Amino acid sequence: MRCLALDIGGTKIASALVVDGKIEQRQQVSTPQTDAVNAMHDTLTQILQQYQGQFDYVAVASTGIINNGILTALNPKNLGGLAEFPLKQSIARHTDKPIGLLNDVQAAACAEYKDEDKSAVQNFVFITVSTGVGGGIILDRRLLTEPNGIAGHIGHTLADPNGPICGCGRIGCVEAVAAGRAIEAVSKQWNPPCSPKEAFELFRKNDEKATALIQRSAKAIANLIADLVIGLDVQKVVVGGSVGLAVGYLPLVKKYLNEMPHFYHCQVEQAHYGQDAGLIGAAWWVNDCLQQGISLK
Ligand code: ADP
Ligand code: BMX
Ligand code: ZN
Repeated sequence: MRCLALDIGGTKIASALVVDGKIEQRQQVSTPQTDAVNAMHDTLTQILQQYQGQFDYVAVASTGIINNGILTALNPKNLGGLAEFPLKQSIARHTDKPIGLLNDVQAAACAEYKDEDKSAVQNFVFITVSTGVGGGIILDRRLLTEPNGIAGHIGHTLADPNGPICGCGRIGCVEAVAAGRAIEAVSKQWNPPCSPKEAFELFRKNDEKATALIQRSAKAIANLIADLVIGLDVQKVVVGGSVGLAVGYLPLVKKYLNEMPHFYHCQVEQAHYGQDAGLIGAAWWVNDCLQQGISLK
């Protein structure tokens, strides 16, 4: 079965055909940030047209709470203000093939967990540090998606009660302290202003203010991992997203985690599928639903 997979993030939309678990014809465009609803419809139209006639089903990994085919943004600021979007309906205008959807990080968790030794790891979490901070939680070898698609939104647990206000409306979320956009909110005020990518380059050159900014992010993620271990008996965490995969980031997260008492430790690794985890995982998840006769919501 040939899958058209889409990975919709706050910064980029990736698409590819996934055939026998392998990526073909990968493309990437920027996520619309203005006139978001119309621009999202248009972007999806273009993607579907490009792959027309080449797939048997569509699998979508998308940022936001994905439930009954609707995308609801917990943090609309990550999507140019887009708060709600009929994702399944928008795609269904262009194809009569089956369409399955799930949250982007839930999808990434599927990709990385499918290759795990299930007898050794039963509780597993994928954390993405990207535009936002997201999670996909596997407990007792099963991905948590029910009842409302909310599970895994661990970027909106508390990092600092005195921290910045998050786009979700809560004060001090992990996302507001650790995400790419949180890094950018600070680094764009520097003279000269820097992107997160440039802030990482400075951090790798031991620049003091860049180091403090990246350390703040890595500490919040280390504490998030500690909370998951002690709250859910998570045995392994895999980290992805452009910030999570940036050179020098994960060693820092591990350093802070290792400074905590041993009860809080677990195995921590970089995403094996890198930037393709969402695409691969969504294709796998939807195929699994189709094979098992589970209806696609
Ligand atoms: P998405 O959120 O759309 O899945 P990414 O995983 O690429 O996209 O994350 C985007 C965030 O990562 C942005 O805030 C961007 O500034 C930041 N970013 C992109 N490239 C890098 C890099 N090389 N190093 C550090 N941060 C990066
Ligand atoms: C946000 C939230 C999550 C998402 C996470 C990572 C929105 C729009 N998204 O916490 O659903 O999984 O960001 O998403 O509320 P990304 O865009 O950074 O990949
Ligand atoms: Zn939040």
